[in-house]
Amino acid sequence: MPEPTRTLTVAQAVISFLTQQHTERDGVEQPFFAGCFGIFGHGNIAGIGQALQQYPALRYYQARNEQAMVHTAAAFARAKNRLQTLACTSSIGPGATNMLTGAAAATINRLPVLLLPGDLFARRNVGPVLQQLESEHGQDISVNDCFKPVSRYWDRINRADQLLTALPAAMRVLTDPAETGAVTLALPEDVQTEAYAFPEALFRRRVWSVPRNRPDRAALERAAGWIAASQRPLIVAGGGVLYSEATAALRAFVEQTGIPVGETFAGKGSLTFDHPLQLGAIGATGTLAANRVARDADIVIGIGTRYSDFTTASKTAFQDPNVRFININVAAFDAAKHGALGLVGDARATLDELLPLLAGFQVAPEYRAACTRLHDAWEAEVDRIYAIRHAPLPSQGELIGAVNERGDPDAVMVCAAGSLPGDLHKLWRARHPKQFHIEYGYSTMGYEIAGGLGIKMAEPDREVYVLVGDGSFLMMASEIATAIQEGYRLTIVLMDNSGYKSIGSLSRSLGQGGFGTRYVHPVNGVPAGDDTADAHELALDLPACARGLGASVVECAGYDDVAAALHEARTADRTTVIYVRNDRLEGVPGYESWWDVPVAEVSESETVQAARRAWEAKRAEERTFL
Ligand SMILES: Cc1ncc(C[n+]2csc(CCOP(=O)(O)OP(=O)(O)O)c2C)c(N)n1
Ligand SMILES: [Mg+2]
Repeated sequence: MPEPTRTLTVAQAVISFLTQQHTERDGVEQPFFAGCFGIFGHGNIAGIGQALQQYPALRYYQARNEQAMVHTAAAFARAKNRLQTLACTSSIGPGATNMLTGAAAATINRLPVLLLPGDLFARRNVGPVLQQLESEHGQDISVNDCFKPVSRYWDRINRADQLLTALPAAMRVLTDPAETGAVTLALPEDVQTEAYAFPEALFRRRVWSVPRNRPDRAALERAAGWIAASQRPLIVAGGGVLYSEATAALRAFVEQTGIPVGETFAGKGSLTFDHPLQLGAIGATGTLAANRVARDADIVIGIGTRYSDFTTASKTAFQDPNVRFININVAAFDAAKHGALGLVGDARATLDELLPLLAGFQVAPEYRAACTRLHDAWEAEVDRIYAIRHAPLPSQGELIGAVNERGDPDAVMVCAAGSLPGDLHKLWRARHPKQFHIEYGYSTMGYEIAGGLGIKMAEPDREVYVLVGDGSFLMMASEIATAIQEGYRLTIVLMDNSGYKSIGSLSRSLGQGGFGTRYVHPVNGVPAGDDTADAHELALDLPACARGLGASVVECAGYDDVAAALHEARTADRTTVIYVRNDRLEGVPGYESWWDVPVAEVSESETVQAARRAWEAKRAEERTFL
């Protein structure tokens, strides 16, 4: 008996296949693809575009910018704990390469997104086609090859029957928590439209189980022995805690053992802010509480963390000479970092199995009490910063307080780049596990509004607060139009400090005086720094830009206005932009931490020379954990 077949174009086969894919974890099933974002051009309109029109089951969403749509998909996947995502279709050439930044951000943050860029004609005879990159030494090279290093799986579909192996391989990677990231299937423009008799089985309903892998038993027992013998253990909670939905398991673990918790950017919210063993943010943008405890910790239990330089304060955070690491991670790659005893497994399953092995173990009461005192002192520091009423322009810290204290406590806050992420990492009080959504793996300017849209699509009943600087806003405000088109209501707090506050202050710390970080006209043909006399600010009107994109705009002067505007935005009929200017020099301090940004080894500037000497002293504190 011949296998039953269905004759479809390649594009129709791709879209039909996507509508049938589901994930399952803990017995709960859901469709994996909640829709497909795209921008059409000649490279996808007649292929994928036609297929999306034919199969409305995969809802099409029109984006304004291809980078943005990948951020939207990644943010959606993050909000869904990687159990669902969105596909993204682009034309060939610039439409495709616009997705590169989004692909890198998704892969670095370990978030599943499926990218379907159009590609050159496979039959080649009419080339070079519009937007084709030609190569003298081969005809199988296109701009889509740039996706290889930023994709966890990459393929080019030159023949219809290649889908039979490519599509399942793509799904395996997307749904595997250890392997996931961007998956790119480059689809030549002509091949997309070609028909083929595909086996019916390709289009059957398929459920991909997302396992809760358990670590090796011997490693688990050894880890329990290490913890039981430790004096000053510390947990570093990363994004894996949230993706695994391990927050209750973590809380039980903390309460039974008394081990305190520091949180990475992706892991913030693992434990609610008010828990007495919550030390808050750890690392370069960490709290005094977490950084003090990290400095002296003898065992560090990393859960679902990739140990970025922000988490480790560029390898200076852990100074105990005998510190050892136990890493719980689905990915062996991350579990092995810092010469750790790796527990390769799902965070929740691993904590559940480790805890009984620690029956009877508790940290010393003095250690627990010291951690709680540090927690309390940190809360008082947040209160102090929230209460600042800086004049004439407010400080960013107090405005964060306005959103945190006066906004909806069930909301999700999203941010990505600038000075806001560090301030938020320190100051934000997370009241539920999904409240703090900061993209700080790639820290992509432009993620904020696009990502906010993805979160709102994932959780339409929650308020979504997008916190965005003027720089990120100027880079990509475009998706306000998409949010308006699709009826998703965002609340965007636009913090205008007329330039790059973050890089300006970094520049000052490197002895470079803020050079090239403000929105001012050049003086005598030279870009201005902090102390350039007669520097004139650009006459930008960001509220008008926001209005022009269709948002309703509230211009605020400070804390009280922002609090009132947040309240009103909740019942607004569309996206609101709350615009507030703030002081570009009034910053939140660092707390016994560091970030390695190398300084010029030779320079004519005395301030740069001084910064270099300070850098050399701190550099000496960096450790290798072998
Ligand atoms: C796409 C991209 N380009 C450059 C950078 C480097 N960078 C980090 S923060 C920043 C300035 C951000 O300005 P703004 O959004 O106004 O925030 P502020 O620093 O003023 O808080 C820049 C240029 C980046 N993170 N992403
Ligand atoms: Mg700014």
